[in-house]
Amino acid sequence: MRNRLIFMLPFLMLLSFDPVVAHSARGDYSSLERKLMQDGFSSRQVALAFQSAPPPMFKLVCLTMKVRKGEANYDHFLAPSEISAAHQFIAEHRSCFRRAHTAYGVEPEIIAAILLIETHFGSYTGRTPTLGVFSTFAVMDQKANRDKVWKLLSPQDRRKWGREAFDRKLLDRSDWAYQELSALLELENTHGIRPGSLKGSVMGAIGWPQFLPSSLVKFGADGNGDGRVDLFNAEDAVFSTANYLRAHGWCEARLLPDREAVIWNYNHSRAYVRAVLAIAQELRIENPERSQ
Ligand SMILES: [Ca+2]
Repeated sequence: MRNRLIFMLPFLMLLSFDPVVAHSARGDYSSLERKLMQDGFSSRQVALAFQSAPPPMFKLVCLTMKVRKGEANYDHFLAPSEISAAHQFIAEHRSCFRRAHTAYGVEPEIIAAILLIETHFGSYTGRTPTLGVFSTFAVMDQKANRDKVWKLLSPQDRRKWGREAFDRKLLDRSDWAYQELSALLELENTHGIRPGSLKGSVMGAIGWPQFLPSSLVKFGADGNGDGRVDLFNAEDAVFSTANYLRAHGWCEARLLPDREAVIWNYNHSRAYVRAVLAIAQELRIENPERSQ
């Protein structure tokens, strides 16, 4: 089958001068690819990116649309073994944390708390193709695609959503995903990161600090001085997180509600915000150098 496709390729190319139409025989993303080109990305870049894109992941969208009970719980990150892992991480990267503190004014404990909760210092950064995630959500602007997800939802979840709210949510996600997909292609141009090479969470978050591509564009920072930003590198992760927190007002936030507001930007969950601040406080208490 593979040989036959290779044999047929020159004929398909002769039939069309449009590289997008030529390679995207499935047509799953053809309207999305055209939109990206209309927004200024070159046909070559778009065609190359989508060559490696997996087909739309309808089951993944369905998974993210399941109605959850209750709020996420992060209390287990306050266990002594977790706090000890965070201490160890800070100790192992002491000079990096010092440099980050000097450059951004952000303390090690708050950065370590975020990196602990997000990925346990890079232990689990996710295996879902990032390009596939944003392409899939982006094509939810098409009713036929939303229909496929709707059919995959359990009857109970369908009842909880209602079709109208379900459509509205996926249309919002489509807009969001298109912006992130654009940022992903921008990263290729500015940072040399190939979109098809990234894997991350089911919602497209990347690396140790689980940044979305738009955050990586704005706040990605080179902590180890090798001239590139790699969120799978500990020092770059520390610097990028520090840069993000400073840009969202961490250094000016002295009172608890202000600090909560800064962390809220990172993840819109009250339980998450409480856990990050509690872990940072715990780390500070156990470090006499930093508790004053
Ligand atoms: Ca670097």
